[in-house]
Amino acid sequence: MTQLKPFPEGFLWGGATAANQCEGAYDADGRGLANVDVVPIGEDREAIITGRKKMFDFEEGYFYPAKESIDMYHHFKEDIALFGEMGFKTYRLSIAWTRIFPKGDEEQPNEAGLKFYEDLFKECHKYGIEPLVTITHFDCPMHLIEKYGGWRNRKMLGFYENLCRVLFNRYKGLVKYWLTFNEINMILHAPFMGAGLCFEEGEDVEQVKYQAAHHELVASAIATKIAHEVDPENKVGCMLAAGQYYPHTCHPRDVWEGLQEDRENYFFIDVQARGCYPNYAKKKWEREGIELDIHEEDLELLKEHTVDFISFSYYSSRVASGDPAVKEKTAGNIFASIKNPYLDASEWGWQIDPLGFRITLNSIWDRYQKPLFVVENGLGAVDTPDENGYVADDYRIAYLREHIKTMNDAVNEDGVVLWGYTTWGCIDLVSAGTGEMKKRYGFIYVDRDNDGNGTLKRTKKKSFDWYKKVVATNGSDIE
Ligand code: P53
Repeated sequence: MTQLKPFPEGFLWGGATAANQCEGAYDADGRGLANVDVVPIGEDREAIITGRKKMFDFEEGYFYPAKESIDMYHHFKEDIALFGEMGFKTYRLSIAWTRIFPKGDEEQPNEAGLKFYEDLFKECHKYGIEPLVTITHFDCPMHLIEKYGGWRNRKMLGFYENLCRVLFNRYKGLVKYWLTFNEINMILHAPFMGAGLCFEEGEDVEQVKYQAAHHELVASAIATKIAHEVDPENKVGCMLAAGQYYPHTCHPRDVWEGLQEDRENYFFIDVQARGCYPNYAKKKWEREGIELDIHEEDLELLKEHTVDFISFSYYSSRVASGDPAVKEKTAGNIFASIKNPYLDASEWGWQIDPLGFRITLNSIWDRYQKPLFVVENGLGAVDTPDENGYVADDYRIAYLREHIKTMNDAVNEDGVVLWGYTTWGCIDLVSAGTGEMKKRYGFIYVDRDNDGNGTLKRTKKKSFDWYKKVVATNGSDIE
């Protein structure tokens, strides 16, 4: 048995979910409609999440998986007990904005929504689990999209500020780790998710995306400011969909392309961690005729209120090429890249690269020198329960083991400062990219299929006991 060096004392092991992918109960207790509710499963999904096709309400002929999802809204006590049994030190979850402000622009919050999360956080603390809360995980109230155009509108700053103020005050003492926007760089790839952007024919899409990005970045700075004012114990992080770009060959133009692709993603974190717009971004806007409405006070907020830590998701590395003849892409994902011939892939074509995880951890650490937090990592796979309903998910264990091993190297051999690790979809939930239930990530199997059939019964998979041991040994026994 290989015995690894343990992770630093107090390392936050856990799992992660997002409200719209697990809660269901889309209209319970006064909850309002959000963008994430009206993205159906099936072929139109991609056009909708990328803002090319409008879907502002439920329509005949579609199935909307987030409506019920795995109904964690009504199962959270049972689910958190299972997380507790695995020994979770932290549980990353997100707030559904429309449970707190159903339309988004009200003055007063919805008490039932606030109470729901209060109960949930208290349940976590019963098991010694520290909540890690994403304030918005791809969600935006539908009313704010219809009336204001989502994050393209500067008024969003005020609505988001109200939400944050309410959350920080209400959950003071219950929550101290906060993330402002999930995968903030996904605005470039899936602008309806998160930013609530839809585009008109002939509109300058880049201009709108970067203006919305500016609003989110300032909103994130305002949130950081308020969080620290309300409770100096609060720690606020940004969140990046990470994954280092490799040059396709050592041809300098491929290396240059990789650097540029990395910058496109790091742009957001450069602002949130360093407090100003990088020169390469200003030059790009100049070149492309992008003119942003940026106020003097925005720049001050960005400068004064940088994040305390940097969190990110890692599923895979990516490849860039400066040669237009190199075209072969990784399979069907909005965030696809050139295919890496040295790597295997998941059933969904996501390439598997554990060493790329160590590389990514080191790159981000080298760039920012702020504590890191891995808040998503995992394998989406088809699970087939045996006649007793048991899933022997050795493939998932293998994926996680390899990644924890390289994460251990990053921490213990390279000296990367890392606060914690939460695996994505610690309980099976709806896929963000495809809307499927079939693409499972969990340690806990949930009986529900792509069409919404199933008893919702929870069953521990083989990986459940494996992860429990990993946590119990602080990552030193991962066999
Ligand atoms: P699914 C694309 C690329 C990287 C991360 O994704 C992504 C996506 C969106 O598909 O999203 C994050 O469910 C996201 C989660 C999501 C998870 O990755 O498509 O923060 O909400 O579920 C996995 O397999």
